[in-house]
Amino acid sequence: MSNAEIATMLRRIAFLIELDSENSEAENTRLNFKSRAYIKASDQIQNLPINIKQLYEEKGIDGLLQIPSIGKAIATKISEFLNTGTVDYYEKLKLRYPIQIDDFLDLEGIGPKTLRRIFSKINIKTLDELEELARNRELRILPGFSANKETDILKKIEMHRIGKKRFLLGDIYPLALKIEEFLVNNEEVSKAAAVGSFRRMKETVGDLDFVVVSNDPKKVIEKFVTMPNVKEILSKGVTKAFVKLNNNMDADLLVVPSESFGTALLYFTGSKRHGIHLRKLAQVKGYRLNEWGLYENNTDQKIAGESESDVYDLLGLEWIPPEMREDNGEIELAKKGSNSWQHKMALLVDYNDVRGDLQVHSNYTDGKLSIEDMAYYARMLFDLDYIAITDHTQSLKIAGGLDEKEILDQQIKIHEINDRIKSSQFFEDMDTSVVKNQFYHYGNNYRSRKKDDKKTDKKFRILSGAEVNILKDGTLDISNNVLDKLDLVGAAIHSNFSLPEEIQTERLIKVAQNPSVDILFHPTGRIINKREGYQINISKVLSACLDTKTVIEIDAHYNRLDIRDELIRTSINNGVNLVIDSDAHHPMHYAFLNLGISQARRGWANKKDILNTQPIPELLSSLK
Ligand code: DGT
Ligand code: CA
Ligand code: CA
Ligand code: ZN
Repeated sequence: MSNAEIATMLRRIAFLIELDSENSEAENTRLNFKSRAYIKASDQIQNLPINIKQLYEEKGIDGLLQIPSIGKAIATKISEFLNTGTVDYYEKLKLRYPIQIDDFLDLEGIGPKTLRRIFSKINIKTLDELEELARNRELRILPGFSANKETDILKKIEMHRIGKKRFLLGDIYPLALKIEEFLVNNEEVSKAAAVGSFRRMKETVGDLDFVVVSNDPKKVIEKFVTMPNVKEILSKGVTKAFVKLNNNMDADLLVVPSESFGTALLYFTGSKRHGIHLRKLAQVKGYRLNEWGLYENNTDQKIAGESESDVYDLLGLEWIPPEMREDNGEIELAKKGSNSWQHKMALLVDYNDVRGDLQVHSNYTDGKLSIEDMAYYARMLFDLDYIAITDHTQSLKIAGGLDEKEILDQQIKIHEINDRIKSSQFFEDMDTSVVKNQFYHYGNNYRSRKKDDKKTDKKFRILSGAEVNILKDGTLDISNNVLDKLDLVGAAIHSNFSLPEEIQTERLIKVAQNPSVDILFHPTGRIINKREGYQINISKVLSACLDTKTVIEIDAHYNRLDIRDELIRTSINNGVNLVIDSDAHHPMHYAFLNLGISQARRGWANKKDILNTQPIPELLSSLK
């Protein structure tokens, strides 16, 4: 049983609890609280890099209880599910609502409360039926509904369906690496790579593509299609196979001889448009390019194929990082001898460049661990030089936001810890056992601790900060004289997402103009596949940022990756500085930093554009 299956079961339960909570106000609140606990647990498990089933087999319920957000009641349900394949509590709830539950799960913006009002009036079971109802204009006549609401529901259904077709990079990252590893470890295989949009680190991935080198394609293909992750074989040829995986994602495999590895990589990494453009360049030079090699037209001789960079070289180009291969001008830029390449793309921000994380949450609010722990893991497992603790503020009730006194108290605590780091063996005294085994590294080059790091451990610093909640009118919920005492301040919108564009734009400009705000956190508010960003005039916001020295964040949490790649390019072209933050609520989330770096590379950011590639003194002097 996979983590995904367990996560889905918990979400089904959460959904039914909410659907069923039509009782008194007090009872309602209690049930909401309960269903939120299931959702939190589900999210946690979805993001967990270790296999729950294995954890349970090794350590039983105690093992489950070590996972953040999982308490006794939920742990018991998970163990029941693992043991029997079903959960009694769920089966009972389900009896009362004979609907296709999975159709309605994760239906962003159409929650159980809306659905309950529909179900109580009309007998529908599926999402298709709901859509038909809305299309036939039969929804608007129900009490509490309107034509506008009906249109909105149709739009949300559409978005939901698009989202179902593409997977979030962060969700499938561990799986792709696991399959790549499985292929590499085959005797018959000498090289293997996960390619396609995955290698380009696109924020969403349609299907997975793998290229391997082998002299025995038949055997490799047989092993590929019988992997435990495979649900169904869609097709199987001499050098190719196509399967459906357990998570309903498709996966392609191409087996090539060693002499074609480079061109196969190039072809299947894509993007399609990048590949087509390269082939045109080849034609102009009198060559022919396909997945098997680069050939001279006249002689039909193969002149490259084993290595990707040889192909680029013969086409008169520098090797282009996969994250840039979208035919957005990178090929023009990569022309050999081009000045702009040397001055721009050769300086692309790299995976080891980021030194610190400027959005980190602790258990003062909705983070899972103490400030000490967050610092400890940032240093020991991710080799960071600093973090900023940016807990939520008072008006964000759901996260237990801090008031002014609590923020200042927290700052005193941070100073204390910094003093301990400076003067003692802080990093050696800590206990690493809690989460150490749960780490899974996201990214092309994960951050491993260098040998001589011990020497610089005492230089590690925790900055004091806050993720200040932006109120409806663009003011903040913490006064400037408190904010000004902190090392840095990020501001973020957590409510009033659907104000008209002009008002939303004004709201953000007002924040940028606030002298205490250093960074706009997750500036557009989008949740990939679930929620579009707020309606804003981004160029106005960017120009306000430039005027006021406000920095824009690339929030690296993989369901946000906010701002997106094109916007990163626009920001940089407008001279606005950026930072990359993980938005960690658990030390495991530092691993997302690499996904943010990928996003920055997809947006052509140079190291100098990303302020947290700098040491602390330079960083702080670059802020307002
Ligand atoms: P995805 O799966 O939708 O996230 O995006 P990709 O880029 O992984 O696309 P996919 O899986 O359809 O194909 C993998 C790569 O194979 C693609 O990036 C480029 C190459 N490719 C596929 N179809 C074509 C084609 O018709 N022409 C060319 N030149 N390349 C293709
Ligand atoms: Ca693909
Ligand atoms: Ca494919
Ligand atoms: Zn939070």
